[in-house]
Amino acid sequence: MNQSLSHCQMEIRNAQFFFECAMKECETKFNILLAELSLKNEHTAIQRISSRVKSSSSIFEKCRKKKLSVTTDSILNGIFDGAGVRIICSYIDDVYRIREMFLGQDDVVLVKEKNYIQCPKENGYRSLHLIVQIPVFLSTMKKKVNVEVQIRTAAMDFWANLEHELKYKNEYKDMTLIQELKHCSETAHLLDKEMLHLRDRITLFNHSSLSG
Ligand code: 0O2
Repeated sequence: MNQSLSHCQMEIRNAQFFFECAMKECETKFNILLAELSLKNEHTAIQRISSRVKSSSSIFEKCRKKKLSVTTDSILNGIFDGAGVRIICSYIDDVYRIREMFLGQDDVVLVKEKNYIQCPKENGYRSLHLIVQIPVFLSTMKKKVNVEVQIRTAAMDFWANLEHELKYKNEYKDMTLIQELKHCSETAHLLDKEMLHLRDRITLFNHSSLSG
C-alpha cells in the first residue's frame, strides 16, 4: 500500500465507475421484475429497491484490511460489495421468489450466496446475500463486475437499519444490550412468520369462499 494518494484515487474512481454501471444494470433488472409483478397485480412482493456504490474511503479501508493493492483490477476482483443493491420484500417467501426470478436470467452469474435468514449472524442479522457477476458493456469492451444483492423482508430491514445506526452511534459491548437486540431480531422474525401464515390462511379462505 505504498502507492501515491493521487494514483490510488484514480484507481478507486475507475473501479467506482464499473461498480456504478453494474449497480445500474442490476437495479434495472429488479425494476423490470417489479413492473412485471405490477402488471400481474403482485407488486407488493417488492416493496422497495435501493442501491449504493461504496465510498472511496470505504474501498480504500477494505483494500487495507484485505491486503489488496489499490488498482482497478484488484478492487474489482477482491471487493464483492463495491456495488450494492437492496431489495425489500413483503413476505419471507417473496425473498426466495425474487431470488429465483433474478438468478434465472442468463446474464446473471451467481458467485457466492450467504443465507443469513437460515443461519442468522450471531447478533441476529437476517438477510439473503447474493454476490453476482453482471456484464457491463462499454464502447470497446465487456467487463464482468461483482454486485452484492441483499434481499430481505421489511421486518428484517427495520431491525438491520436500527442495529446499524446503534452500532455506528454507540459502542455497545454490554452483553445485556447485545442479547436484547438479538431478542428483537427474533421478535421481528416471528412477526414475519406469523404474517406469512396469516396471508396463506386469508388466501385459502378467499379461494374456498369463491369456489363454494
Ligand atoms: P454498508 O453501509 O451497507 O455498505 P466479505 O468480505 O464482503 O465477504 P462482509 O463484508 O462481512 O464480507 O460481507 P457480508 O457479511 O455479506 O456483509 C456485507 C454487508 O451486509 C454490510 O455492508 C451490511 O450492509 C450488511 N451486514 C452484514 N452484517 C450486518 C450486521 O450485523 N448488521 C447490519 N445492520 N448489517 C449487516 P457494510 O459494508 O458493512 O455496510
